[in-house]
Amino acid sequence: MDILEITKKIQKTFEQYELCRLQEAQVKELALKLEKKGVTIAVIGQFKRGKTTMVNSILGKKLLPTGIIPITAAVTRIRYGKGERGEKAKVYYKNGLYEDVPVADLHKYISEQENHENELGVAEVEILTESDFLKEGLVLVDTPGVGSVHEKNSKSAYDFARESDGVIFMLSVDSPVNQIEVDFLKSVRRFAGKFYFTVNKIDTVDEEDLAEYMEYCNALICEIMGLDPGEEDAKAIKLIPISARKNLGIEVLTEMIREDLLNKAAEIMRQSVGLKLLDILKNTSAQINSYREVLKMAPNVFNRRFAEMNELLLQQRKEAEKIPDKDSEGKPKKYLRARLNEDKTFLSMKVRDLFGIEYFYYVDRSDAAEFLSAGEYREELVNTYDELEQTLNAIFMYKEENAYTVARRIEDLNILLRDMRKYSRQIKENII
Ligand SMILES: Nc1nc2c(ncn2[C@@H]2O[C@H](COP(=O)(O)OP(=O)(O)OP(=O)(O)O)[C@@H](O)[C@H]2O)c(=O)[nH]1
Ligand SMILES: [Mg+2]
Repeated sequence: MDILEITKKIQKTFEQYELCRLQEAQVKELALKLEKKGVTIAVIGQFKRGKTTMVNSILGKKLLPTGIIPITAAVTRIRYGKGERGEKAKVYYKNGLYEDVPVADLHKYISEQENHENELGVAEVEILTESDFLKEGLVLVDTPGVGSVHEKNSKSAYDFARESDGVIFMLSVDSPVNQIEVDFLKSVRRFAGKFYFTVNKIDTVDEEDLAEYMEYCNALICEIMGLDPGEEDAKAIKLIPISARKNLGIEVLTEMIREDLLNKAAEIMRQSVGLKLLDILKNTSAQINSYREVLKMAPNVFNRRFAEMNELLLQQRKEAEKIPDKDSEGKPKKYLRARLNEDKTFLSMKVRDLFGIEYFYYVDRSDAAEFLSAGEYREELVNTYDELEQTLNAIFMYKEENAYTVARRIEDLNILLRDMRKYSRQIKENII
């Protein structure tokens, strides 16, 4: 069975369990990724190593803002394509809305100076540009510096490394590899499909110093990645000296990536999706186990938590009733769609706090220019509450007195756990 078949099977299994909605969504995304064959490469590294300068250099144009103080505050995804007037950009907000913006205005959303502490709530930015490097479907991602204050503002570099098929990890000659970088690499090495290490700013040192520095990096990376420097595997470490500013070594890097991509795209994808699936399966087992614990909760504790949840939903319903149909200027209320998404996120958090399980909502991605009327907002919200109440009753078998139903439920979970183990085995056979 190939990895796509396994992925689809896992997805089918998850569809049968309310408890696995988050995992179902994650697996669905992986299936889509396999079908579209779009390989993602994230540029990651500590702040000021020159990540964004390198992205611009790879693209051959100064598309993204760079600078001497921490700059990149939002993740930027760059893919091949074009708008009516060349490049095209879209800003995605954390509340699920998005809007088209002129490329010339990107700095307002990406740079820390203008979008301080990400006050605009940007989740990520997408740019379409015509670059040869991206032509085969490669997606290049620029991320905020690891360990920088901005990391917490958007999806972290850690999440990105896990999500990507490849990582260009950036070091530079002006300061030695530090503990933050070592810890980071150790925590992601198992998940990211392929690593390329670039050592930037070589224009600032002479040849002799550079040779020494490269040797030091090589030994250190071998150690971090758990490889013996003499081994065959260690020779596969791709360590490339570059100067993003002076455009040195960039072609070596892009050629290397393109060669891997063209020759081994399917292999990279299989490996990387396989590892991500294993991670999801592991999380699912953890979720099932914590759910079992919750089922063992004393009845009075359980009653209290249910009462708290019901009280909350009642309050929320009342709040929803108060939303006026028009704002003070007599126009339909703006951004209710965003509010709906925020309400759903809040509910997920509440369920996690009270019942210790992940209750996942799809956050609607929608154009910021399209409004939701107050009536529609109320209707959707009430549906959301009804559904949550029913689901919670069902998955926790609240007030379920039929012993047979309870026994069946427990048996279902055992089957699910067994399936998880079976799928793990099949994946491991596929990626080793
Ligand atoms: N000398 C030299 N300076 C460089 C080179 N690449 C980048 N820089 C400088 O390093 C500084 C940081 O560059 P950025 O590209 O903004 O770095 P970054 O890693 O994206 O930084 P954050 O987004 O804040 O994490 C800028 O002043 C760049 O001009 C290089 O190859 N040589
Ligand atoms: Mg940057």
